[in-house]
Amino acid sequence: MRFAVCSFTRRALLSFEVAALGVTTVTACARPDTESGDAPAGRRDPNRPVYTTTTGLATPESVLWDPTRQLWFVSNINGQAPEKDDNGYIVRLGARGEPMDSLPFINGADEDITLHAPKGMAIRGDTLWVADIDALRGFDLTSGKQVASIDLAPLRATFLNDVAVGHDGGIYITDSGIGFDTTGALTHPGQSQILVVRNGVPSVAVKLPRQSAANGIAWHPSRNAWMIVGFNSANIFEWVMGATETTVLGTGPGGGDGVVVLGDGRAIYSSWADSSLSVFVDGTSTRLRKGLNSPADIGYDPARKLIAVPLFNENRVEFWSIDEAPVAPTVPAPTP
Ligand SMILES: [Ca+2]
Ligand SMILES: [Ca+2]
Repeated sequence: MRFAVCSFTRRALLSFEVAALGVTTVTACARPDTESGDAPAGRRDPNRPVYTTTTGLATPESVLWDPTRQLWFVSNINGQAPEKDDNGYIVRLGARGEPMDSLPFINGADEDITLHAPKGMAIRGDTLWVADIDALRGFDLTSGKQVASIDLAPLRATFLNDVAVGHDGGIYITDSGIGFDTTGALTHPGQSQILVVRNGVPSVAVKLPRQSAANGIAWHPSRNAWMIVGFNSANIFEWVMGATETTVLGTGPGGGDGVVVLGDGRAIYSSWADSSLSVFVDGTSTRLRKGLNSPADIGYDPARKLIAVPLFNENRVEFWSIDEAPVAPTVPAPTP
């Protein structure tokens, strides 16, 4: 059964009620807000995203491309990032950003799902692994059913953020170690660190500099190392597995959230500090695109060179072609 999608905050209940009455298609609330990217590349405005999606999003934190199923997963915090309200959800978007589900594919509101404030995601085998404050949740990629929940609170996790699968089969999770006081100000009750789960057993992989707030993590094949950006640091970190500490590859504008590594070795990361995407190569950050308010954990489809940017505070995901973005130097390489 498939319906058109409205928003999951209030209208989902309506859709559910209609579904319960046996109606198989609901179109009254449908509003196509996914733009077509079918125009020839030479005629497309490079200052506009290829696609834009707003339907069914509530505080989207992360977008992940599934090359096998040719779809995007979007995690939605739905509320405050550190709050255990069990209302977080994950939706699927088609290749062009079009909504696929009338109700969330994975929904914390369901009785058999625990999901508070989902952030980074990664795929291993037939499981979608999701960071959720102080636990790692596992969901079946086909059914959406919850298959695992691994408590990382014993490792002092306070703000799990991004997830990536290593070539060793381990699931690596950044822990920003942050919190927020009653005024909303950033606090650091925990440790900026990377945790790893191997064979269901969690441990601390490495600690980052205190208060750096480790956020995005991505494997860099040609460097044979992890690249990490911090939400509270301008540094671009590298960690060679087995090393007892990270090193600094260079700097950027700070406020780092998502990072992806392209096939040519360039890394692209998002920054809340200047609302941008930047590209990082050979120790130098170069701004790729500005004007992206609260750009969180980006996703990447290498076949189409398409970057998906969840705009955390705008309940929107924009899809940008990285080849079309103008390039202007912003941060010089450090002097040797
Ligand atoms: Ca929530
Ligand atoms: Ca993040």
